[in-house]
Amino acid sequence: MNEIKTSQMAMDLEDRYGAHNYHPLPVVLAKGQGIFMWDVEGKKYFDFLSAYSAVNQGHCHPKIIQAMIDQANTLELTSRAFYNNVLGVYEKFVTEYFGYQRVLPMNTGAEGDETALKLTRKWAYKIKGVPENQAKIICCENNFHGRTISVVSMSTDPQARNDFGPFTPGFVTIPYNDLKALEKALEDHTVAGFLVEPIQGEAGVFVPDEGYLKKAYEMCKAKNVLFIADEVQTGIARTGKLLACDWESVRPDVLILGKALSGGIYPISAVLADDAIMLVIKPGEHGSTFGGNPVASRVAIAALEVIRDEKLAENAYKMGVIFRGELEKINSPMVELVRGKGLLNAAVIRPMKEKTAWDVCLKMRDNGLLAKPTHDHIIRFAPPLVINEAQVREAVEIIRVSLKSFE
Ligand code: IF1
Repeated sequence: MNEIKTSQMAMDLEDRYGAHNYHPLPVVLAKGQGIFMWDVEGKKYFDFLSAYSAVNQGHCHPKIIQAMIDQANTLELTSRAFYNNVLGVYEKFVTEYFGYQRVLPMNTGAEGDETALKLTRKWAYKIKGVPENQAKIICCENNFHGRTISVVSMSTDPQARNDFGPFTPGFVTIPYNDLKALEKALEDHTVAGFLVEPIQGEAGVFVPDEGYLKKAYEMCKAKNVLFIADEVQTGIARTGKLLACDWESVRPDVLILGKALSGGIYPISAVLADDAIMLVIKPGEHGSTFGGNPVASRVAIAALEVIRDEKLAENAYKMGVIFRGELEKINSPMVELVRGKGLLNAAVIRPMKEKTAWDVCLKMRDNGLLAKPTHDHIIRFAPPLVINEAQVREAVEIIRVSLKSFE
């Protein structure tokens, strides 16, 4: 099947036959193992994107791959028209793992967010007593929750929204990290939920002030409003705790997970909540052909076991401290600021001699490290969580040499 002999061939094919909805860094990857990837020509790279934090467990983790192969060889899909002998085992495992009473399995992050929105609205009508069709959900400026129509209806990014209207009503947008704005928005009795990323990823790894999540949670509780955390990117050990909300001991009413729930080898997302919320959705009211299929169920169990067995949250925390410390030491005039938590980090880049974050990423690619700019002037650094200290130092050296080449 594989007729690709050069990177150029692969890029030409995508350019000719694919929709032009992405602008990738010019590198064509053919293999991955742990924290490394190799291109078509065999050049090796540090992966400092981890497929946007989906590959927290490292590429092709043998335990997760084995779980997938075993289950694919046994029973792949039944649909939810019938029971299967894996889903219940996964549901018990994942709810105990995260400390919730119930889970609703979906596939992509955007679907997880959509599910949380539907759940919250239904809860508002059935439990809170909001009048029909009036429920509102508060969201934040510069959010990123995916690409579906309702999800981009919450977006404040013109690129994500423009020409995709008309939009889904029922959202109230407030600035992120702004408790006063939240307090004001919560005065409306038709508000059902507050949807928030514990750290805003797409916005450029924007870490809110300490105490923001805790206080926001308490304010929601006082108004009988559901606190909904989108941990699709921040969850599953990325920030140095199992969940980013754990940093402030906040237990969201509704928790959305995706990406690393599969270790990156399969699209798996989930919404977790307790009985009083989850059971408002009745048979036939929500679902998905692939959600909770046997392969996904087995893969997610394996992916979560790896996180726990290999102590990846602890490692992410330790390696993150070293990484940010070393990055700051580079002392490049191009690095305006380094920020992040655990191994979800970003450097804000000040353009020099017309060289931007994109040029820095091209240079790092040449030197053997892959990262991607966001918003023109920010570079996200998020390696798989299995990285060790020597590898962190080697990677920082590549970043240093790349930055210095522009001075
Ligand atoms: C792309 C960003 C990351 C997410 C949060 C839901 C979703 C995402 C917090 C939807 C997805 C992605 C998707 C990816 C780029 C990416 C991204 F740069 F856009 F912001 F990770 F940083 N909630 N994030 O971050 O999940 O439906 O994609 O499974 O190419 O769009 P999905």
